[in-house]
Amino acid sequence: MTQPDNTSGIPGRTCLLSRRRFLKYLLATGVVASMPCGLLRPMKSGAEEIVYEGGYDIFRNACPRNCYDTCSIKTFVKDGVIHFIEGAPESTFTRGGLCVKGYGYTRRPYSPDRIKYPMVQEGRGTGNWKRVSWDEAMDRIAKKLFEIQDKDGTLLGMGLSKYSGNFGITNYGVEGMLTSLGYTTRLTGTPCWPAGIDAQNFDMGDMWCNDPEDMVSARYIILWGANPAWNSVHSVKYLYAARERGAKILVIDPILTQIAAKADEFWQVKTSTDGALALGMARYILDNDLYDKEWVTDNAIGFKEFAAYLKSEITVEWAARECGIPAENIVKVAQEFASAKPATIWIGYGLQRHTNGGATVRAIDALVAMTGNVGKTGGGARYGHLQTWGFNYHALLQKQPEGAKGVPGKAEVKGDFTFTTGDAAVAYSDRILNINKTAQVILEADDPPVRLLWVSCKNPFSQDFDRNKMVKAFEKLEMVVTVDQFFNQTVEMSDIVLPVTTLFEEWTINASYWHYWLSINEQAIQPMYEAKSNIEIAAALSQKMNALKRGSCTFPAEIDTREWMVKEFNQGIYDLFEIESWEDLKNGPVKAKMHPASWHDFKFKTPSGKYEFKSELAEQWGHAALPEYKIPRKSYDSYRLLTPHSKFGIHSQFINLDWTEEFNPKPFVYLHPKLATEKGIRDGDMVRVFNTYGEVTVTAKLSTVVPRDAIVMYEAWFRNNPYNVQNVVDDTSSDMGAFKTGQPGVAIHDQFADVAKV
Ligand SMILES: Nc1nc2c(c(=O)[nH]1)N[C@H]1C(S)=C(S)[C@@H](COP(=O)(O)OP(=O)(O)OC[C@H]3O[C@@H](n4cnc5c(=O)[nH]c(N)nc54)[C@H](O)[C@@H]3O)O[C@H]1N2
Ligand SMILES: Nc1nc2c(c(=O)[nH]1)N[C@H]1C(S)=C(S)[C@@H](COP(=O)(O)OP(=O)(O)OC[C@H]3O[C@@H](n4cnc5c(=O)[nH]c(N)nc54)[C@H](O)[C@@H]3O)O[C@H]1N2
Ligand SMILES: [Mo]
Repeated sequence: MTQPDNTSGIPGRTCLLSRRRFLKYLLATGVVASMPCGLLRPMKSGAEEIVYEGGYDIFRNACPRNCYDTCSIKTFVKDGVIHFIEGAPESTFTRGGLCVKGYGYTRRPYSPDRIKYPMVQEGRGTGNWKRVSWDEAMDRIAKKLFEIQDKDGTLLGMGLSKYSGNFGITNYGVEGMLTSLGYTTRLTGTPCWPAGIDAQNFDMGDMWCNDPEDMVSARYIILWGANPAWNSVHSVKYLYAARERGAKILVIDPILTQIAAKADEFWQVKTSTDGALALGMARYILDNDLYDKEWVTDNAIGFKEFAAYLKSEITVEWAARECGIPAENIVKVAQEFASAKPATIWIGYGLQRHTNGGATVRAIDALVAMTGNVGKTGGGARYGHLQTWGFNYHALLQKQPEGAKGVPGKAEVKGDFTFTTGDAAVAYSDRILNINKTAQVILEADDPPVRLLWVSCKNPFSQDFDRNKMVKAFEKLEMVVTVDQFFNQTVEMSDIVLPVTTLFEEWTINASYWHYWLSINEQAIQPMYEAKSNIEIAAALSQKMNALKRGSCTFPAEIDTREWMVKEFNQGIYDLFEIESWEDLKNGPVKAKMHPASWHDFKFKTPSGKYEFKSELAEQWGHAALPEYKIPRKSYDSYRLLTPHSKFGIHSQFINLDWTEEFNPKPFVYLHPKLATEKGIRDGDMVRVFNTYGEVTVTAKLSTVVPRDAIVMYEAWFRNNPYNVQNVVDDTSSDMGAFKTGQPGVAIHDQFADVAKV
């Protein structure tokens, strides 16, 4: 859907260099391509630095998307316009290169499709949009908030749907904005990785991964349900380097992914049965005395009980039947993995989006631990880390206005991800609802209902589950305000839309949940049109609220994004990153000074201080104490349905940009030729993918990369196509997540559907 009064953007003003780099990336056969263009000069690190003619102002940026790589970017600006960008060469992780999405970034701020002004829609979904001033938009919202306050006596009728559109640290000011208004309703939790987070917390007491750069010293690498060729392209160079030094790489995935195609060995596991596979390997390692006795004696508790469980419940033959990998292969790899020192497993997030996902991650952790590979450089059960490095979270931590009321007492569910106030000392707290069941909880919430939903850094209609239920949930809302850059499907279902800046138009800071680098994000260009950053929007709302009723909002009425970025730093950060001041980051990203191996001192943060094969905490949270196999979700339709992440986009972002569209113009579903033959479907046919929740009409592509019994579509938002995978994905929870993230995860890949020719 395009904006009604769409004036043209600034197409054509992004330099040809930028376009050449994008094309070259696509043409490159390697996965991590540095994009030579201009005069090349080899650098010591092996990266290539590009030397340009002068005349550019160079700015430091950082990709704020929800991605392992969180790339450090150098932005080249002339006359106030971005001409091209490149990966920062100073970061040994980004090493001068970007990904296909990154090279297309210059199309984003200048896209003619951008939301340019605040607008209101007469009748959701009608397309009857009208431009309004910021003042009028804020007036409408503020008045609605006062109406809610008058009707309910609280602001619990205001809900926030925010997740990962922009992870810049100052953007937690959106949560801060809600706090500054009073006690509200928060959709909390995460669809990404919560089952695995809990699993690692039960086993080790925290989630903390080795520096990905140390994978070069691994002798054996298993990529288990992870596809870094698409999802973390900068990590791939370490895999290649390890292999050059003799390491072997095995990929375990139901799909023959691009990284599987590059591996030494690929196991096409039956979806959702990885726990059986891991335990089968563990049984073999145990029986053949290949485990690290010293490590488990010194650093772990519960190994005896785990061994007894393996002996009584698990056999290699059973595991082979369950997961579809021949017993002799399981034996061979178990032997090789246990003998290679160090050996590591990269545990992907796709693998734990199952009703047994947490149990699976615990079984895989156990395999790494029993072979003595936890705490070792080049080893590790790598999942991700939750290091916030000690930033002040100044934008997040705001105060409620005096006299604000909410849910009496402390918030009941409060994991580390619940960014709300509600400590024991306060009389009231926010109402906490599960983000992974957004539609359901909005439908259920009463007393008061959610009346106004504020959507920011989130696209519920593309990314949340059970779209038909979402339509009903939105019907219940009295007002929907969406803050975004493009007219996506959520904006279509909103009453008010507010234009937000892109990363190039604001200051912030970015850190990764994978590598150890830190980047600042400078404002490289002036905000386009009438766009404001998320925190400037909060300030504008505060101004209006206080103009109408003094003291109704504590958020400052004026803020400067640069000043707010500076407020996030402290001496601890400077010491950790060995910098004098944040200004040093203008010279390029810096890396935390710490040991590359997580748990290198074997001081685990579990209740026992040891690695816990047997976890009483897990038991208290309703799970098995041991990493036992959990039976997969029962099928509810003919074939398995997988909707993983795309190479060309990150969730609902990037696929709408013109350059991306040239190479990825329309959605498709992958079907195995045998499945297609059974259904009378030929390559290129339009098909219906359907189940009890809804249906998607899409073009079929036949491919042997997908399993015979699976339907595979990539999650994405195409601006000129109603394609939406959430029509056929329900909101069933995964087993774990509630302990650390406040809410269970969601079994995105435990879905089933049928397919028919249209
Ligand atoms: N079927 C299926 N569903 C999935 C998944 C799957 O694999 N399959 N994956 C899940 C996972 S892992 C995740 S992380 C979620 C991601 O879900 P979301 O966090 O919703 O993902 P995005 O589409 O990246 O971003 C949401 C919106 O933020 C906007 N945005 C970008 N920058 C800014 C900004 O600075 N301010 C504001 N206000 N908005 C901004 C974007 O334009 C976009 O519309 O999806 C989940 N949903
Ligand atoms: N290009 C690109 N990069 C991204 C993203 C993106 O959308 N696009 N998203 C970012 C985000 S938010 C995230 S969370 C990360 C991580 O992204 P992931 O969640 O790891 O990515 P997916 O590709 O959805 O899933 C990884 C793999 O898990 C496999 N899988 C699914 N079920 C099973 C199973 O039962 N067993 C096994 N062994 N494998 C299974 C899928 O087939 C897939 O190949 O990537 C980040 N990077
Ligand atoms: Mo994610």
